[in-house]
Amino acid sequence: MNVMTSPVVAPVLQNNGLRIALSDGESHYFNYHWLRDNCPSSFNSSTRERSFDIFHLETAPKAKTAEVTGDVLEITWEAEDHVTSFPLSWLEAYKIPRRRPDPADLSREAWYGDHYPDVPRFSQPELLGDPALRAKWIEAMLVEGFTIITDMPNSNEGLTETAEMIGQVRPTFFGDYFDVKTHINPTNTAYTASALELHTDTPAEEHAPGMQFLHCRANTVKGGYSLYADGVAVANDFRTRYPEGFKLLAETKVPFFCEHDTYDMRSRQTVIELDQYGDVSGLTISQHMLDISDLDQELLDSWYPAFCRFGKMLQEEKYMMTFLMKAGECMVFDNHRIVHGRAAYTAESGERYLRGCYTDRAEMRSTYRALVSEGRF
Ligand code: AKG
Repeated sequence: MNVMTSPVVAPVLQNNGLRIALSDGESHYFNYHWLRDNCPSSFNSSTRERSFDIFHLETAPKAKTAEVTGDVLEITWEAEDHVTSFPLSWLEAYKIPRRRPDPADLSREAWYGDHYPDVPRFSQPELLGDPALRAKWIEAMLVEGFTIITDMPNSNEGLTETAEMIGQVRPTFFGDYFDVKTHINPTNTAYTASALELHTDTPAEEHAPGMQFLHCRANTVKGGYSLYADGVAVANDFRTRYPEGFKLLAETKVPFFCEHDTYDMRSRQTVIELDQYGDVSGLTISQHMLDISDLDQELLDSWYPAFCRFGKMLQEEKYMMTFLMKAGECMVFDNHRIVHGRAAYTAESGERYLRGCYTDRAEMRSTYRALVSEGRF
């Protein structure tokens, strides 16, 4: 027996759309433009893109007739020699406006300073050979924002092939890759042996890169401990403790800069970033690249205390994960969610070398959807 109950009432044609009774017994409205644009014949099955161009219709689409035969709605169009057939089950899926279900839209799980032993770890050679494991890796990044890759080859190519499992290496204004070691003429605090306060990278980019890779090639120095904290954990607690401060940091765009001889990058970002649901999705924070030059001085009376409170919270032991990176490991983390920094080290005491690059978050989500879509493994 067919589980779809055929509508008892014939579709009702209206000026801009039609009404049809669906399985819940209710009458649902569908717009003619939308119906014509989404006619199954509008799509190319090979490119999986729309090949129909609605701009080429001379008049607005309007149904001449519409009838239900079995489980199919058939529409004959008024000004076109064209018939559209929709399975009713397809219309059922759109009777309530909705987004396409997104397997990459996973809930974030906040983590705290004691998280190091539980950080999801994946072996690079195993990831390369196992798409199902790659999906687990990306899932961990979507949920926790921070993972460690072990058994990395000691080569530049090793980093590239790791990043390319998620997406394309995404250049920033200083190139595709960066080398964190002490430079003779440093252009960035990261390239000194000084302590680096917790930050997100390249806040002065209009769209700061999403995923960051830091491949540890050598670490024999005294000091140089890595510091990481989950911005989501801190910002969620901040929201509870200081709702007014939270609102200010989530709503006020502040200027960031990064300037040297051949570049002068500037952008405006909110310190706390919210997603489409109003939940905290990340942060943009960098003391050494913040440029509070043009904000109203009276606004600063409330913005600065909120910012300082938040900055102090970020550094609380409760949130701060501290550890020593080992050669052969690669930290992979969400540059909008996870703040990172390091303790100072003694440059003469050994060698410390990290090679880094970035990929995009959206591309990582795309890779994840493709990996987990049915029948992929
Ligand atoms: C950066 O390059 O942005 C860093 O924060 C480097 C971190 C480190 O040296 O451990």
